[in-house]
Amino acid sequence: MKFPILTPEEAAELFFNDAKCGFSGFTAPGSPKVVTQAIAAKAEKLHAQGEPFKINIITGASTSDNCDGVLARANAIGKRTPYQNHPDLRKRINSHDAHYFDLHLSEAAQKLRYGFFGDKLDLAIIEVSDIQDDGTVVVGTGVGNVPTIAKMADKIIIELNEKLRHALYGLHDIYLPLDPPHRTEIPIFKPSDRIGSPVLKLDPEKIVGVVMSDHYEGVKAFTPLDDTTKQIGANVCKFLMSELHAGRIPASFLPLQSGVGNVANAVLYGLADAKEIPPFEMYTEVMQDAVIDLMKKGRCKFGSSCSLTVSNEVEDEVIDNIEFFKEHLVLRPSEISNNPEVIRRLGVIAMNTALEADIFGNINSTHVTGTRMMNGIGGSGDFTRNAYISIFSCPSITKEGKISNIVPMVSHVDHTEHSVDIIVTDQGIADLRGLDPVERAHVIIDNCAHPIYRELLRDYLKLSTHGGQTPHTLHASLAFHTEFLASGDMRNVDWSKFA
Ligand code: 0RQ
Repeated sequence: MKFPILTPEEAAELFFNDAKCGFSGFTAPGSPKVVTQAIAAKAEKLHAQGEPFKINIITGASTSDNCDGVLARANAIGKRTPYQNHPDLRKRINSHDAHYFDLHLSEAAQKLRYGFFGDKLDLAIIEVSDIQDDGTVVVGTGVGNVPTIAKMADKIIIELNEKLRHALYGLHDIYLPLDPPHRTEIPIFKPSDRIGSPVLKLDPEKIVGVVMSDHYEGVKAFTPLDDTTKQIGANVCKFLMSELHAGRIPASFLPLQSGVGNVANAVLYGLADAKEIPPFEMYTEVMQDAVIDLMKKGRCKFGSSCSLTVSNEVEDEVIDNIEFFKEHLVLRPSEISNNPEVIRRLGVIAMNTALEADIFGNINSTHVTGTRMMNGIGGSGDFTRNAYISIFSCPSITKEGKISNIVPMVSHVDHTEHSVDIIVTDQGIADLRGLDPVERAHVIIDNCAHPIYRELLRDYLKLSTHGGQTPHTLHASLAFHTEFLASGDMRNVDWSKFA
């Protein structure tokens, strides 16, 4: 290989305080994991000497413990976008040690190219599974924003993952759209269409060196399905089957998108048993363990994604049977996997998770009690706003009933009532299509709220009947949240204080 082999420490030396950096990957797969550990060690050393050292990072989505985790613990992150989900970084963000701006994932690459975050990146770390002397690479199992990050970076450090070596050629479809006013249509007409290249050509002049790595890092195992998550999954499937029977979903079915987390995983497992739903395709951004299972069972015919967000065991299985999976899935950059134009054209059915929903259909997916960042909006907005049908699910209650996930008014809005068609909890399904705000409130309370909260929510509506199309009592609208912060249990709310 013509590029110099560097140790992680030598590569870390290139990073300087306030450097603007782009990292490959989308969730743990494809993210750097070796150089970042050395950068964290360098940060700790400099901090001990009283020297400032933080870097600014743009990625595809969340990363792994060896990236966001280790850097957050070293307090080495200045600014971060567009998505994260690491508990240590979450703490840094909520204590203002790290700045974070939360972005729709489809927009991160183009905003970077448009110069909205500065005119260039100083450094990029790109994990690849193969590299040629002319700079042609096969990227890893999470594509993210690699094409744009490579284009915008002055210097590129390659992490060559020996464990993936030679296996992945043919899995990716790398495509970089032109920017306005020259952009044309993105010619994807079905999830399996390939419009780009299986490889990415990097400028060899920018490649300063290659650092070897030899392991992949899957996502942590999901919480085992419990009665609540199983019931949510069953309810989503029940809804999809009723739409199919009613002819509102074509008999051949439509591509599905599924979000992240335990609830999304449970919904996917529900689809394995929903035999009335014909084998389907996915146009999505993350492929969790459940989808790989669905592919093996023939339930999922094809998946277009940005990342293989699977556990190590499942990644092993995919690599061992890579020829089968190359016929059944394609990995794309996030601005294509999450592209609004394509999502709208294909008629994608979007299934995402809420932290809380309000009785009028607004969704909070990101902020606990309105202030504390959980993860970020991720791709949920890209899909929700453009979906054929947009479904949100969550449990009806959390923390043994101290929290109702159905509230009078969400404490932070990620998805407005205008973009949300269906809400599903363990209690049931609220179909909001064609309903006005008061009709929506009744159906959400009756079908989705937990019985221990239904009367409290109905009483809120009664309290609020005096005004407006959307009946709120503004000074009481966040009382569920203020009560939880005060007494630790939303059930203690007392509407007589607000009458
Ligand atoms: O806390 O971990 O202490 O038990 O939040 O909740 O029920 O396990 O749900 O893992 O499915 O995550 C919205 C965060 C749900 C996720 C969110 C507490 C609850 C638990 C997690 P514990 P669950 P999930 C594309 C799609 C936004 C991004 C997105 C997410 C923890 O799905 O980040 O959709 N979505 N991307 O106890 C206080 C409430 C709560 C609450 C739950 N109302 N108040 N705490 N919790 N509800 C993918 C990508 O973009 C990559």
